[in-house]
Amino acid sequence: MTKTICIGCGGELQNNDPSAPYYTPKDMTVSTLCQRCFRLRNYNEQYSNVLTADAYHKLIGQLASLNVLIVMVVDVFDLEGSMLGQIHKLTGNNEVLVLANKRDILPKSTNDQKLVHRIKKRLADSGITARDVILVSALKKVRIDEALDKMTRLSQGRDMYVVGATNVGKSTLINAFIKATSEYKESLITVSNHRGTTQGFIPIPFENQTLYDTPGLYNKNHVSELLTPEESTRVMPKKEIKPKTFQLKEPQTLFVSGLVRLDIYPKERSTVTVYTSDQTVLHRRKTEDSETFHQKHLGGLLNPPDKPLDQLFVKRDYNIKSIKRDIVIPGLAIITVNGFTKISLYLPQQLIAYEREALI
Ligand SMILES: Nc1nc2c(ncn2[C@@H]2O[C@H](COP(=O)(O)OP(=O)(O)OP(=O)(O)O)[C@@H](O)[C@H]2O)c(=O)[nH]1
Ligand SMILES: [Mg+2]
Repeated sequence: MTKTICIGCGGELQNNDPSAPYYTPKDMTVSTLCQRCFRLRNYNEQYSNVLTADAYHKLIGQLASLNVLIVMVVDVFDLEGSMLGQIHKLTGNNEVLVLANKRDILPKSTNDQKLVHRIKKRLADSGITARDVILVSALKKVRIDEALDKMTRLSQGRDMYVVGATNVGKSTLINAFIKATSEYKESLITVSNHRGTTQGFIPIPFENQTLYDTPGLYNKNHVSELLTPEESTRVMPKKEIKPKTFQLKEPQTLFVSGLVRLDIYPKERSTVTVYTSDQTVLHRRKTEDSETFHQKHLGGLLNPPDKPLDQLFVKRDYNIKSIKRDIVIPGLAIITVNGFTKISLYLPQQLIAYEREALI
């Protein structure tokens, strides 16, 4: 018997064990959803089931022996954390087209051309050769037709695999492609705020070729590792971010939620702009007693998390020169610093920030 997969998540359907994954009480000869997808869609119940890195490499590594187009989706809010540095190792000589998703959460005033240019540079610096980069929004349907056109031209009839980290919006994009090219106006594939929604390859017939959705690679440095699903959903920007800018002349401390403490020592006047969800607490105060303040208010005024964390905070120093630099906290914030400034950043040891030339 050929295996039947859940059309929502790609897991292998079964009728035997209601407590095991991908159970359905329904007839499996017609396309159907597993109970997990049904609950995720109707009650937003979370089932954490992300692939290990090994399982992911094994699964996506199969593509190296096929002749296909790879469509790698990255999240513009967490570019470095979401791009697959090993993409060429995993997918061999296949060409890679990059779709930079979630354009809608960056300010409308952002110059798209410059942004694409900078994304290309970041990809190249990480050893990723992209045939092209298209800035899209799966949610707001931005450049969906352009992406489809490019995919059709580059694939030349070959199958296409949409790959990327968890939660970058692969399945939402595929739903948008389906809606743009068929009569089907429902979201066919399950999407959610939780990481690890797609569980296996989901084939979508596309004219004479097949487009595949795939599970995401899990990044353990992402902020949602330290937060409950509800807290993670809060810090995930859902609409256009309104950046907040602070002018600094003297040392100050900035808290971004309870997870990030920045002690900022400007050498001359400098500005710090924070891009984060409107539900993330931003708090500025004098540097002197910031450590005591942090300990006292972590999990309260400084949230999320809504409870104190049982993790040590690790300090890292940055010396920012006059050109604009970003400090990125994966999944939580982009902090753009302008002006000669020394910064001491305190983060839970599990989180890793990265510094780069300003993206926006
Ligand atoms: N703001 C915004 N959110 C998006 C966009 N695309 C997807 N999302 C949201 O991102 C979250 C994850 O979307 P999914 O499509 O499930 O992501 P995925 O890459 O398929 O995730 P996995 O299956 O877990 O690997 C959902 O909450 C989506 O609503 C977008 O263009 N803009
Ligand atoms: Mg998915």
